[in-house]
Amino acid sequence: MTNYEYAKNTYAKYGIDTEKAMEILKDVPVAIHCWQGDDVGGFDSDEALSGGIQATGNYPGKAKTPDELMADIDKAFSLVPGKKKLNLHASYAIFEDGERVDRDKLEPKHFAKWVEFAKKRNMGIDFNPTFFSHPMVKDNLTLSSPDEEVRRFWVEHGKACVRIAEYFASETGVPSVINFWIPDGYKDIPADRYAPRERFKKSLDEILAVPFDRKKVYVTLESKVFGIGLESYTVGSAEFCLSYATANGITPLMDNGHYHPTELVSDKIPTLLLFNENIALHVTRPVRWDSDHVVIFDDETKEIAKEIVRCDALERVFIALDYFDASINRVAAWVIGARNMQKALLNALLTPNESLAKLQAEGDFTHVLAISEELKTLPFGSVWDEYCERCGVASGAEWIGLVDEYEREVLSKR
Ligand code: RNT
Ligand code: ZN
Repeated sequence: MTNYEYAKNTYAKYGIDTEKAMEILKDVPVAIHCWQGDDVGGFDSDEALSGGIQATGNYPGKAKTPDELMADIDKAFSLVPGKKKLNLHASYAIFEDGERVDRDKLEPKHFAKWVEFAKKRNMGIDFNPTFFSHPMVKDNLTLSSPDEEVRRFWVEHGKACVRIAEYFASETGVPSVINFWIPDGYKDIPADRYAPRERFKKSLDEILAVPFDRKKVYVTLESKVFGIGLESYTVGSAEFCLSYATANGITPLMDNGHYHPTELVSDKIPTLLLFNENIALHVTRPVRWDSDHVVIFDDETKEIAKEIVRCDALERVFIALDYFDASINRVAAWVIGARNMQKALLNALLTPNESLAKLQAEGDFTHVLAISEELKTLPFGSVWDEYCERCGVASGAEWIGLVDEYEREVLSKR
């Protein structure tokens, strides 16, 4: 009997079909963020990373050109099982023949290279306007700025990005999720909390007035609680973003680094699913703050995946990764986080959710706890290895040697 056959039989004793779990998982898209490859640097300017976010570390080998970033993405994606989407930021526009435009003037053609890249790999593209690392961010404000020139610039950027997302969808045939996140906020206690939010609301209204096909472009809005240097007030708070999304038929996005430390996004998922057709996630790992550490196979990542699966919402939740670690090999960081998201989803699909829910409804909390704890030591690794192999991807620790080799042959020569 192979390890997998043994695992399959063990799971079957709990009423779990490992074959079905793998079959479902291989079609669940996870959006992988381009910005892990270069510490959220982008190609459109040399501005330092701003917006109250930070990538710490200076591991050698960072991608500095589109070709390098694409090569690194290829390497990383080749080591991650399952279906992938490419998640781009507007700052990764690729200008050709010396042409350069500012962010308010971006056009689909500035992303033609990315479309070509994605099409060849049969992937859809998700998108993010970039409201940071730019001289038009004044006093840490963009769409909520009281300076009309600043606000208009960023509204035009938002509109340009909606058009680009529609282009991605049309070209790849896969709907594009475009996420709006602005860093806007104040370091110290504001004298006026209302007006900035009123201006943010007006700006979003203006952006969404641009005609676009809602079957091709899903607009999401990401909330946040604080940023570095923006500790006292965040314009796009949880209440703002949830209310705006509900009122305007767009999709709320929760980043699990954007809440107070004892709040759990896993717990918020079912509530939002009750009130929204779709929801979106940025899966990350906050360590003491919104530190964007690499996603690991920890309890909260598992619980997030379980809620998606239990709520039968694999098709309603847009899953994306959002972390940036510059202190370790960046390709390995991508692979570790993305494999762990896949593991969490597989683990959720290998959980007897219906029978556990039944026990809970019957008030049998003893069995819920006892079985949940037994599940933790089932031979999960053997199903995971089987899944990787069926996806044509290195199983177990094999991938580590492949990244080491890439580091020796490519990254260390940069
Ligand atoms: C910042 C948000 C946002 C960014 C990316 C780069 O706190 O999480 O999603 O991380 O847009
Ligand atoms: Zn995020």
